[in-house]
Amino acid sequence: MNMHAPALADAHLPDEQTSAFARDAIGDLSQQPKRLSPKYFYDAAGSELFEAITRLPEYYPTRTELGILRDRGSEIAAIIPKGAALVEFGAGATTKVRLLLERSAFSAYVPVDISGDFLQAQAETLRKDFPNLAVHPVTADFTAPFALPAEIAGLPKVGFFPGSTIGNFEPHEASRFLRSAREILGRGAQMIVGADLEKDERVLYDAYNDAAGVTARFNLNVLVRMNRELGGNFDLSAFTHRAIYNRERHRIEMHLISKKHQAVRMLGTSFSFRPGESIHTENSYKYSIERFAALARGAGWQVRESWTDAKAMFSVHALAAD
Ligand code: AVJ
Repeated sequence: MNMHAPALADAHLPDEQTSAFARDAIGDLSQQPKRLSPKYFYDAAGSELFEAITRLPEYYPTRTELGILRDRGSEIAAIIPKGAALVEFGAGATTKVRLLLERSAFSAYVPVDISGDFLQAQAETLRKDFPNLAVHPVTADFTAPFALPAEIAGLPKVGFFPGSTIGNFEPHEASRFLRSAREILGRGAQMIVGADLEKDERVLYDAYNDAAGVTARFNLNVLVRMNRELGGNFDLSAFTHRAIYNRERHRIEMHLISKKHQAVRMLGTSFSFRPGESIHTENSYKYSIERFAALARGAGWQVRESWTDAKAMFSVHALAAD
């Protein structure tokens, strides 16, 4: 018996994904301080809002990383073994992976993502554009161990984790992820990882507090999503977006701040908010080249090369398994 069946049926998600969201949301909003995982930002609307963020003048990471992958394409290609399989952890827009596929002699591409529908659509367009590439999508949560497709068993492996998604992890989780990637990819593997760099605080602040308010809508959208998929009754006008730079911890923090004393109901549970109380929705850790290298070393990887743009805004690292 499920009292919330109508709300859940609207979600267009497999039950197990909806219940993971429900379980995490209820658990995380019951914590003190309240929080939510940033992985739940990316429903259809959230993914579109993120794409809009990547085009904002203030949001430098995406275009800077693309510039590095483009400018350093031949250097990257030089360290990639011929016929290797490229394993991407998480799969969003194909813009970045295309830069690698165009320049290096990969024979297979394995995008790994929790959202199966999106993966299939993405795989179709890549198969069309790269007829000699074997595309083997894997539907899995890439933060947990998963099996690589049998078809790529004999090929050299190259992991790809762009976008500074690694910055969403706590440092100990980032270390655990890199170690797990090392296990999944196996001996002799390499990995290409994008990480946002520490920089002038004003630049960081503006990137997460854009003048057009797109980041605010992206942040608030997780409340819209809980209302729709989990039967919540969050009043969007009663919460406000806040992003700050936490200097001691080298991270941007995003919060949703309650404007008033209020109670919100979701899945039979009531959550009360004080005025000014926060739901901590995201951390985006910023690394120095040295701190990133130390993180990688601690997780069983050596840094072969680190590339940055001319203004040292963003970094791309080529790692080799110990
Ligand atoms: C996709 C996690 C890298 O932290 O910059 C953008 C997400 N959040 N604006 C980031 C994000 C707010 C983004 N990552």
